[in-house]
Amino acid sequence: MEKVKETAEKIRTMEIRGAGRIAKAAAEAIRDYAAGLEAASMEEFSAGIQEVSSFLISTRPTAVSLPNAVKLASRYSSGNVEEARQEVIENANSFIEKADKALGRIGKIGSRRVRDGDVIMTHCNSHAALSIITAAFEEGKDISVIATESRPRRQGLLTVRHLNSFGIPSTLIVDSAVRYYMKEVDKVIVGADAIAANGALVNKIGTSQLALAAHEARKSFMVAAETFKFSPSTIVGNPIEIEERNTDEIVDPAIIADLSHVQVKNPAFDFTPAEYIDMIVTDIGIIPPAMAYTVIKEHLGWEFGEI
Ligand code: RI2
Repeated sequence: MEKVKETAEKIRTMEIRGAGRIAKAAAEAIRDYAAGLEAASMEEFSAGIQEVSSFLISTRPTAVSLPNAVKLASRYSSGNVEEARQEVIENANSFIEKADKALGRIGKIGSRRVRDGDVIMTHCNSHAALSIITAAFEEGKDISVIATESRPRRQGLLTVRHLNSFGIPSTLIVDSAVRYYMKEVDKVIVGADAIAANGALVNKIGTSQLALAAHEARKSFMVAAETFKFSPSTIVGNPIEIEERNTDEIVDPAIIADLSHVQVKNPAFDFTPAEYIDMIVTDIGIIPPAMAYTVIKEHLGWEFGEI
């Protein structure tokens, strides 16, 4: 359990971050926990897996990749402890392998939509979006990137560092400069923390204003998302919860300590309606947002009874 707690803390503090990485870390934690779980009976085994699953899921509420990964990794059907243990280990490993392959597939598929000479705007730090951008560059396309700073955690710095390591030219801008630079942009590519059954995107705060600016300027808005970022529970009406993070990420509490009429808010994500999204690049191909329901039902393999 100590190792699980360690992973959970790293996810909570964002030492491990990015919806895909969070999912893989959770699957690894469950696998290692299952491998070492001392259980005299199936009841004990089930209770242990259940406890660890709930604990991991509670670390960050918005990225649906987390509960999806936990659910896919912790599945077993056997009534025998040793067999169930093996099933969990295999399911977790298979999830991790598929997640890695998905990133490669998204890069390959999405890069076909990137043209030589494109200026791409991106937001925050998405491994899926970066997979498309780096794949296009490695195919020899002459591209450049405008990356938003992404306050308050400034993941834009991670993005420009990553791009720089490939030799891809990039420009770092503050979030409020998005509309100012939109005229220079050919397409916007962002990642996803979750996609609802109606095709709405949940991603880093500020994504929806990027989508609005792209829509106004008639620029293409692409989302890069593995199929495990689609939210099954939205089919049965559960809304996606937006994580509110500690306000000291925005301002030092001492600075506002005596400002009795001031409050600070720090939502980490926002919703972008399907109508502002031109395409979602997934590991099973490029889809319109209207196909989100089908992805959940047919490809994620979710049954209503499980939700
Ligand atoms: P990948 C991140 O959230 C960003 O919002 C990013 O767009 C999204 O996860 C998807 O990232 P955070 O963990 O899975 O920084 O594509 O809050 O890496």
